[in-house]
Amino acid sequence: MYTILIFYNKILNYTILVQKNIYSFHIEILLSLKTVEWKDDSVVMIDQTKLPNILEYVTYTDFNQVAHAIRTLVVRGAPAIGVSGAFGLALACLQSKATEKNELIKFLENAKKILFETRPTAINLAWGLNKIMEVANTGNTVEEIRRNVIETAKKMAEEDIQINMSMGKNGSELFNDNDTIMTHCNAGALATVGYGTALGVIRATKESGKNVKVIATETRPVQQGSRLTAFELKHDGIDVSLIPDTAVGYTMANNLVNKIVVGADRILRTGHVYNKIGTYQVATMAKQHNIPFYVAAPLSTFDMKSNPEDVIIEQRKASEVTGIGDKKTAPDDINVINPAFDMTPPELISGIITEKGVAKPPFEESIKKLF
Ligand code: RUB
Repeated sequence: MYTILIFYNKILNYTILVQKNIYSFHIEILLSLKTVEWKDDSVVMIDQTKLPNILEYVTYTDFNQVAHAIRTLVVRGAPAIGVSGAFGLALACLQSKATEKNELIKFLENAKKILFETRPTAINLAWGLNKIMEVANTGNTVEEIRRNVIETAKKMAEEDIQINMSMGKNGSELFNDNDTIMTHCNAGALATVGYGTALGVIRATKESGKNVKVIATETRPVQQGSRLTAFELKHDGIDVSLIPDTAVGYTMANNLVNKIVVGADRILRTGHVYNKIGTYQVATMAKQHNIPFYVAAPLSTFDMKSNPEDVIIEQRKASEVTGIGDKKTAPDDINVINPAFDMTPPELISGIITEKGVAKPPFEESIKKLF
């Protein structure tokens, strides 16, 4: 019996060791590679649908594959899909057999339409696609357009990290030693090319020597909070506690949180913020408990033209709500409402952190100054 126990223990320890090694191996790779990048005329991205259990990289050479990846959340988060859209058009440039500028532009316009229709709410996608089309239209020859488009898309990816670092520095001044900060969804390295927006602010606060703790909401239905935010912060050694979305009120009422920072998918010139479904509830609760509510997003997330009635809220498939992972958790044929985003009105927001500084209310004036 004793021998069997020792044997069993050895196997158990060995299994734990192997699992630990695989886990830290995954973490090392995650650190050294970016969420999305251009490599050898192809786009390489982390398949975020498989995190945190499996770290898998996918390589695409066709813009249709990139469109599919954006639609199915292989890559997600506003800045990350902006850069992915740009890389999608760079692939289209390589795929096209055009010999004349007009032919290539026609091919790119069609690719742009397919990429654009994948997700309607985050403005960064349109921003990335439009920026690339501007560059394409100014080129004279097919070769020149190809070269300029690829270089611009690569530059957009590099700039994304720099922008997030500046945003982090600006935002860190709003947070104090021993703050406990709540965040919703994932506005981290995985939502961007690297470092993150809301999580970038938290990282920069920590790097400035302040001791902060984080409360991450689970973020149903797709669980970006538990699968991605908790994964990123735990890896960085930041004290993070996971809560179900239904515990937001409880944590605020019991003084377990004293500041909030979230990302954004679109911000209007009036300060209306579109972000992951549930953000509005968090902001409303924060107002009720007098807790400052901040939004962190780059200037590419601002939509200075639209009004609230123009913004399309993406509606996603019912199966995200009727199950968790592969497990069915609701009766057959149940009606489902599954909006992916909601709108938080400006009166609930204490400040919007950008790479150009922090906009404070009244937002119509302060946002205008940022541009
Ligand atoms: C992502 C989401 C994130 C913002 C973050 O939704 O709502 O909070 O995109 O953007 P999804 P940023 O997972 O459905 O794409 O990083 O600019 O703050």
